[in-house]
Amino acid sequence: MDSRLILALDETDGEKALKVAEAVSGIVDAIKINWPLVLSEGPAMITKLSEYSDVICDFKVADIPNTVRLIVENAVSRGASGVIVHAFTGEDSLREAVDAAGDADIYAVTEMSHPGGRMFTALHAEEMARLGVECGVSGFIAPATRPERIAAIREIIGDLRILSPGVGAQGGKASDAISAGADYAIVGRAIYKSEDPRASAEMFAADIRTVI
Ligand code: OMP
Repeated sequence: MDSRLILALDETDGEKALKVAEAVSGIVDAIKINWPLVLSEGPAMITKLSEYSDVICDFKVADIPNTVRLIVENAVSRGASGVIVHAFTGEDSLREAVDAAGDADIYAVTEMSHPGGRMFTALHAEEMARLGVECGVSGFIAPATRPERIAAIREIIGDLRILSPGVGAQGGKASDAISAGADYAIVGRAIYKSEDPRASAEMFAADIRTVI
């Protein structure tokens, strides 16, 4: 499967979350989970969801190297195929994340997709992308709300992956993000909150297909 679509499953009701995961399996390439679902349903959700799909743990880890290692190892041991970390913590923390992940992927956040992302992250996005390349991350998070920024990150990182959130509820368009250089569009509310999550996921996958 290669829809280049990732579901951000921030649904906090575990039963509903599993229903959505089942509904979109075969359409999305991975499911990304964040604190809302893990805090309400527990980390066993990582393992449960990994039966449907690759699971990326979006814990936006931002800590000292030792704590980063403990979090990344725990997520990977539960079945995560990737973990999202912040890059602003610096070289030592980022290297520790990559090392702790083993064969799993580390994705570093560059510029965040919401308006506040312009305040601090945007000013250092290119630097963080360069650092991520040096530290051996698998890829980066870059904003679908500002496709030109995806293109700027792509210039720096070569063939490494870009995962792009901000599609749908935040106003970005999946095909614009992919055209700008993203490998995957991340979509949350516009899929899991819709009446028919499968149909919505199919719609985003179709939009992506128009540009690949
Ligand atoms: P929706 O806005 O509902 O599509 O969800 C977007 C998902 O991507 C959420 O899980 C956010 O936490 C996440 N996200 C962003 O929206 N912006 C970012 O800059 C980074 C992330 C992320 O790391 O995934």
